[in-house]
Amino acid sequence: MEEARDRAAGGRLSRLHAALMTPCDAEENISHPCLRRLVAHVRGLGIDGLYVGGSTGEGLLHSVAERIATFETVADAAGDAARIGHVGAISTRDASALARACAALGYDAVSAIPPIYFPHRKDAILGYYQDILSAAAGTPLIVYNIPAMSGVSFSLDDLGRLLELPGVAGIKQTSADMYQMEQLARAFPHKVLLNGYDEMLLAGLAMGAGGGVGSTYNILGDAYLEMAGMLAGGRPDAARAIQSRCNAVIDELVRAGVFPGLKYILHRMGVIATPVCRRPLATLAPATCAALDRIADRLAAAQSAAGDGKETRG
Ligand code: MN9
Repeated sequence: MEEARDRAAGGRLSRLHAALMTPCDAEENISHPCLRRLVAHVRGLGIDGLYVGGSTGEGLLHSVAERIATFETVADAAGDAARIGHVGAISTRDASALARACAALGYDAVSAIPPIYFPHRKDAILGYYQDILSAAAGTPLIVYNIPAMSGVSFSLDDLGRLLELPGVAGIKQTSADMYQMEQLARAFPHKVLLNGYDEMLLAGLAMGAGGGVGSTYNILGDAYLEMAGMLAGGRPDAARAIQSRCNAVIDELVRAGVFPGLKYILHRMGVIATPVCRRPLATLAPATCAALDRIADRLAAAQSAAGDGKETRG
């Protein structure tokens, strides 16, 4: 029965989800009008999955009330896109409150990093996920495995124990360990396996991920969709050419700082009103990075040409 439930959840969750940014105004308050515009932009790229309030969404820098308000706006703006709400927090109480909010809003799934800062024993971490599951009241959970940022590294056995908890639908695997990706795909074929590093999406899909969650899908979602289509259609070389084009953009983002860089590009493209990130994340002042300006201008031109094409054809 659990397996049938996994399969049903997998249908909507095994896809490419944008790790949605959370736009701010000049005072670092969340801008809900810009958030709506960003959702429309990402949907316009063809992306039909949204991962809300994760690392990219700066969720851990927001209060619980702000995180719930963000879930509400996205629930309202997302149309028929699949929605995953990131509820991970340093305290189980906050994570549970966020999970209850997502469940009440009809999110397709909740997702959570392990509890950070305090070095917990593995059974305490398991307990944290169990508590989130009870708060989520039937909404499936995607474990967010991101050892480089959480400081928690899970062995294959640890991940297996988490995947066996009733209600855990899968894993967002943000790790360069492609061996572990394949091991997970092989041991848990009915679970949702989402690739976390965009620069390795092609490798992740080739090693068994059924989809991905990515920050750079906010600007390159159409390219990643095309890439996944090429791989599925038996054209790995064409897929790799697209991954390489995306990685040239990611190289510049990494140089500038990925989240500030993405907001900078979206601001220059006219999608969001400011490039502001919540401190201590950095903000890049407009027109201070020639490489990102060129990327933004190229994307804006290509996407407006694609939009015009659609209008002419439609
Ligand atoms: O959610 C993102 N993970 C982190 C996924 O930011 C930690 C990725 O999309 C990366 O931002 C991206 C660039 O390294 O792969």
